Order: sequence, then C-alpha cells, then structure tokens
Amino acid sequence: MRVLIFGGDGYLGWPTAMHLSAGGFEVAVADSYLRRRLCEEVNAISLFEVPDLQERTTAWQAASGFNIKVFIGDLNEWEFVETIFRTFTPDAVIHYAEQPSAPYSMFNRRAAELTLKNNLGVTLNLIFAVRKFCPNTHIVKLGTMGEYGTPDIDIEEGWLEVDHKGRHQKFLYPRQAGSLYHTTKIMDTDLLWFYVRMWNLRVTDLMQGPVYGLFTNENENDERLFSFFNYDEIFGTVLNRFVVQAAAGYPLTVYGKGNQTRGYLNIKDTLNCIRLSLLHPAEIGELRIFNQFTETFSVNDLAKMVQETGNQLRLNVPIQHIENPRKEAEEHYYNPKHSGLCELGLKPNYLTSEILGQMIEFALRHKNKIILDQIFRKVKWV
Ligand code: USQ
Repeated sequence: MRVLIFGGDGYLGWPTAMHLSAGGFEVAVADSYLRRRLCEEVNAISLFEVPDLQERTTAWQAASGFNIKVFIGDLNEWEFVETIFRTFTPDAVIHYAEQPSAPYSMFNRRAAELTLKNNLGVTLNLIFAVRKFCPNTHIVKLGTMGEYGTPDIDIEEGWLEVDHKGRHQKFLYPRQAGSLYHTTKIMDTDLLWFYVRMWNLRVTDLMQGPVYGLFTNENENDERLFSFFNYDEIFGTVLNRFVVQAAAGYPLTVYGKGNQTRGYLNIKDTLNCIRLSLLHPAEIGELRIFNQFTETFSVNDLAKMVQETGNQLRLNVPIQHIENPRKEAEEHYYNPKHSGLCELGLKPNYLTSEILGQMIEFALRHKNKIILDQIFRKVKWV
C-alpha cells in the first residue's frame, strides 16, 4: 500500500512514517516545517535536537534498509500538492499537517489566523487532490477528542441518533470545542463530511486524545530517530510536561482544580490505530469516526502517578495547583465511547509506572538541557 503522510515531520507524523515503512508500506512524507518555525518563534525547544526530514530519512534507511520519500513545501499551495500527487499517487493519505497547539491558537489574532488558514487550507487541498488524482484513496484524518468538548451526556463514537417529534435522524455528534485549534478540527470534520456526501470520498476521522510518550518499536535504540519532545506550555502535552517537570524538580503544574478529564494514549497506540485504520479502510462514500484513546485520567490522576513513580526513583516531586490559564470546565462528567478501534484489533499499551519510569529516566538523562523558563509562561486564553 502506498501511503502519503501530510505532516510527516511532526511529533506523530515521523513515528508513523517509520512504523508503516517497517511494516511493509511504501511511504512518502510531506511537510513545510511549520511546527519547527512556530516552536522557534515562541521559543519552545524540544528536549533534544531533532534532525530535519532529509537527515532522518537517511538515518532510517541506514538503520532499516527502507526508503521514505520526502516532499518539503507548503501544503496550502495547490501547485505543490498537485506535484506530490502526480509523483506519488497514494492508496491512502494520513493528514497530520495542522498547527497542533491549542495554546498557540489562542495567542493573538495573527496566531488565530495562521491556525485557521493553515488547518482548513491543507484539508481543502487534500480533498481536492484526492478527488482529482485518486478518488478511491482512503483519507485518514487526525481529529481530536476536543471536538466534543465536555458535554453532560455520554460521548458516542462520532454520531448521535436523535428521535425528535416522532421522527429519527443520525447526526454528527454535537461538537463544542474549547480552543480555536480544536474548532478548526470541527470545521475539518464538517468539510470532510460535506465532500463525502458530494463526492463519495472514503474517510476515517480519528478523534484522538492527548498522546504521551517517546519510545516506539522503530526508534528505541537510536536517538536520531526520536520525535520532538516538547515540554513547554505551548507545544508540550500534559503528561510529557509532567515527566520533564519531575526530572527537573519543578512542581507539577496542575491547572486549577485538576479534575479536567481526557482520554489519553501511548504514542505506540497512535501508530497501531493508524495502521489498523489503513488495513481496514472506510467504505467509499463513508465518513467513519473512531474515538482514539485507550483510558481516561484526570490531570490530578496523572500528577499523582508521576509523583509516585518519581518517588520510586528517589525524586522529590511536588504538585502545585496553579490558576488555570485556560477557560475550561475543571469538574465535569466524561464518559466517551471508544470501542471501534478495539474491534479492529487494537491491544492497548496502558499507562504503567514502568512506562512512566522509563520516560522520567530518559528526561533525567537530558536534564541539563531543560530550560525552566519554558515550563510555564501564563498564556491566558481569555
Ligand atoms: N493541563 C494542566 N497542566 C499543564 C498542561 C495541561 O493541567 O501543565 C491540562 C489542560 O488544562 C487540559 C489537559 O491538561 O485540561 C490536557 O491538556 P494538553 O495540553 O495535554 O492537551 P490539549 O491542549 O487539549 O491538546 C493536546 C494536543 C492536541 C490534541 C489534544 C487532544 O496538543 O493536538 O488534539 O491534546 S484533546 O485534549 O483530547 O482534545
């Protein structure tokens, strides 16, 4: 299967490229290095330096013998997207190429505009390219659990059956995001659903929760193949941040009451979910939605687990509740369904103190590179 990865340089894009390449897929990656530029702009530095895509694909070929094709350019530019599809017509496209940070999207007008234009522009170009060059190609789009928000009813897997005044209809599950970034993901889903109805596209939209981790089966012995590991307030996700904070002796930054609950998953399971989605594609004319996470935790749960594991490693790990820079419910009902990917064969890698210990030990090996000023800068959302 020929697989094209939009956003192949990112935290998840690069590990996905290696994973599929190792699994016998023919892989090409496209990226504009937007994330690298934005991280530089806001001074958000990964825990260790990450080589560019040319260097990484060369290192990967030396390590595995597999070749990954690289396209560097702006996926908002239609001519660039056309060139890619002419050179490498894919059986499936995985779309990660979005400005991925909720805090960044809430910075200011310019950041909001960039997030909106980039995320929707790339999705639109992808849709038109598939329609023009390969209408049966399977689009696998990374959405987010944040599209649903935190409603006071169970969250279904993408769709809600509604009985109204004696009649019945299935709708996209109501979405109400908590940041502009998450709102662009809702708009992406709406765009895809519209074109599925218009043009019979074949789409899987994966509503993913926050991902943690660093180690995959493909990179475990070679640091040149590691993905970005951001621990700053803007591009770092909560558990990766807590791990670095524990290593640095920085009190864990629990926002507000800490009862915000989300569905989390290990980076290894992101790769498994993507592979399973490719191997079991959506039907022509279907928008298939999976909720992509393996277990739910509150921020307090995560902080306690990191504290306990840190203590086992003889670290002193204080927890500090700080004023929440975001506008979000700090106590809420949360019961999202997530059976679809398990039915396709997902065997979850659950969060254990062993996994946390490996992450903390890795962060300890890089402790001299941790910049404490990056950890909390109070990017207020309101
Ligand atoms: N949080 C803290 N302390 C911190 C950082 C975060 O308490 O130091 C809290 C946040 O307030 C939030 C929760 O932890 O309640 C998760 O925050 P996060 O920064 O890990 O995740 P989020 O900003 O929602 O975004 C991340 C990814 C995004 C993905 C999303 C999935 O950056 O690309 O779409 O997770 S989800 O959250 O399910 O929408």
